Amino acid sequence: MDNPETARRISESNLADLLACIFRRNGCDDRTAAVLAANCASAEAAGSLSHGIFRIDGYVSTLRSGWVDGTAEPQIEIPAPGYVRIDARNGFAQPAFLQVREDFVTRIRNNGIAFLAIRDSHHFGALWPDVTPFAEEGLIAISLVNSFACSIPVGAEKPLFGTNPIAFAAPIPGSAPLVFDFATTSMANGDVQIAAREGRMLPHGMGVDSNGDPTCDPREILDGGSLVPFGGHKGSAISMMIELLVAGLTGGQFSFEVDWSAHPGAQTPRTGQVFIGIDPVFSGGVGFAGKAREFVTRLSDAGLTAYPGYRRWKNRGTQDICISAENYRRLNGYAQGDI
Ligand code: NDP
Ligand code: PYC
Repeated sequence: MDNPETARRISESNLADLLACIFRRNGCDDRTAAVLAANCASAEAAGSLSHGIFRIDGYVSTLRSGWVDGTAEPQIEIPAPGYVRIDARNGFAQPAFLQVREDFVTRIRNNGIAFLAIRDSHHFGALWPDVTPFAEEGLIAISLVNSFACSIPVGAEKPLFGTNPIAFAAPIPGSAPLVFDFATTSMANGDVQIAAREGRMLPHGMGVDSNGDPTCDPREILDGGSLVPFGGHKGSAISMMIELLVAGLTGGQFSFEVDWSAHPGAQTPRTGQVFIGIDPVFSGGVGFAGKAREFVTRLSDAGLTAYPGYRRWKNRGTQDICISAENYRRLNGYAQGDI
């Protein structure tokens, strides 16, 4: 049992309510506060600590620095039936996305496929909360985000790519959606920060120091060093694709263009996000639903006990979240305006 002096148990929805207070108190409108709080609480609940409550200090210092607009009104354009463009006007990506989500789903169903390009937006959270609802509605979705230059392309000498996550969600009839979501670097920058804070060394191969020499010290990676793409040239090419699609197709910024130097405390990258949505009812042959079902059966026959997304789906809404007394005090301090 947890020591009541050192830990608190809280439901995901109560945590989301507490976090929403923090976002509102720091300049976000209700819609923005609610979606950022839900994202952060769901990451904490899923054990994805790099994008859970650990991020609240960064959100708050960014909002207070004036680098991001927590009340931005996105501008929506529809240049073609299957193509939606949003200028998030220096706001967060998630509330901008929610403004067009319903219309975007209609376009996916009408056209079989649709593309959504968001520019001038900030994404500081996990991506799976953005894509999973598509799969729950029977659609396939891919989402990509770039961030800030902290990863050296394979063969290059200085950081150019962000940690550039990719998320994918597909419906599996009768079972959990298949959802994966991860950074295309050796590890997420948030996990490097957590390791530095806890004084832990990293495994070999995660990054380099300011001289470009391999290091396992997270502080050296953060202090002038860099992460590297996962999987050598393969991950590097995927990260490269993400930069090109997210900055190129949205008209937004590459990770290497992010310059927050005039806003001390800013941490949320001002970049972009894209979504590709596909309606599998248009698939040919015997149809996607049967093929997807057969696929997960074969994965299970091969010994896989849980495909990506399954664990989170099975545990959804069932577990309280354990928060240290210190974190609980800090969150309440932010929510009440004491810090
Ligand atoms: P991880 O390396 O933790 O990988 C997470 C993904 O891999 C999940 O889909 C998870 O599925 C799956 N997975 C993990 N372990 C296994 C396993 N043993 N077998 C099968 N599947 C497994 O992710 P990262 O640390 O790279 O990223 C964490 C989060 O950080 C992501 O949500 C990402 O979006 C976010 N991020 C956001 C950025 C941004 O700019 N906004 C930048 C970088 C990262 P399951 O959930 O089912 O366990
Ligand atoms: O953890 O790499 C990361 C990250 C970058 C931006 C938001 N999260």
